[in-house]
Amino acid sequence: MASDTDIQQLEAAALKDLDAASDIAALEEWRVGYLGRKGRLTGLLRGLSSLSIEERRTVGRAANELKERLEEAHEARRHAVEEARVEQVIVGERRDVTLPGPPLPRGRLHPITQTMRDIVASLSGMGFQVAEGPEIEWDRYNFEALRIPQDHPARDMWDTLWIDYEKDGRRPMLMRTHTSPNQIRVMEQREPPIRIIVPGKCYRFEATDATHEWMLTQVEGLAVDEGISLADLKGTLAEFARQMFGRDRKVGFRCDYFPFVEPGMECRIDCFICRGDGCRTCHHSGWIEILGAGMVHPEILANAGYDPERYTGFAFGMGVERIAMLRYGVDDIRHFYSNDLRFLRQF
Ligand code: 2U9
Repeated sequence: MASDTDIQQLEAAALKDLDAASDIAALEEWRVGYLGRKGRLTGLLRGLSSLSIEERRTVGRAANELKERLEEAHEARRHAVEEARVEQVIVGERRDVTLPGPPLPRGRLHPITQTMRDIVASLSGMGFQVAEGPEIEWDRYNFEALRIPQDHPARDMWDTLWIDYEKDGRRPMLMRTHTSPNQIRVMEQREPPIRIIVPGKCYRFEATDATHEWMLTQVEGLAVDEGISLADLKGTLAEFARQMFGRDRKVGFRCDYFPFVEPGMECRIDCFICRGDGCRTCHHSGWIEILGAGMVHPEILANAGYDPERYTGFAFGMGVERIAMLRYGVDDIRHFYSNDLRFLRQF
């Protein structure tokens, strides 16, 4: 049976709960719980039917007045909660637009690209032009024109990835094993003087280990003109070695064999790690080989249509991975192409 006391108790409970409702969802829950069709105040009004007419009037009026007060209180509380939310957004979520933005991750050049650029910058500074060519080649350009005929033992120096192309009786094709075929292409197209460098990827049918990869990057060079001598080769390569490895490098040359040059040689620098005392990098010799070179074989000049009595030339070739390993102290060539960001981020 509803009474004045019931109304007072209900009001006290409602206002206490209203105070505790701190967001819009809680306020709505409160409204349904007290003022909704099945709410506690409605329930109380329903209980009036069991009262006398006199009591019904007084308690009914009191209940209706309570309903109005609760509605007002709800409205006021809702207003306050919304204000607080707006305040929170304005103050709490304020952005300081003068702060620097979050750092953007920055990419970098692959160490082989960086080394390649340094090599090209050094040699183009000495007058060499860059000439690029195809990575898929004819046997004729990759071997025959360079004095490496079929069944010649020198072919064993280049384990080759052949392209399965011979079945239809056409000329054998391969993945170039060095960039030299492109020097032949240039000689076919131009007359001396020639000063070119040929950068690019080469491929070898080879098991990989710490110093060998089936793909390698080369830079080869060729200079052909009247009066070019071994002194030009030595001067050019000594300057190159010092630009790449330090001005105070000692540079030396030693005989080596390549079918396309005569004489052939290797170019070496004094070991910049142990300064000659002997270490792992220089195999305790005090010297580090950085590239191969030689005077272009006269037969190659003649095959290209140049008169070998009039023209001479020098050529050289280097592995960019080897140069990068020496400069950065990398002990395994496979790091370059394993896509491990912990390695690549160091450069
Ligand atoms: C023509 C005439 C001569 C290019 C040369 C080398 C010596 C040499 C190797 C170094 C390490 C290749 O990357 S490597 O495996 N190269 O030692 N290359 S002379 O001689 C030429 C090229 C083209 C027409």
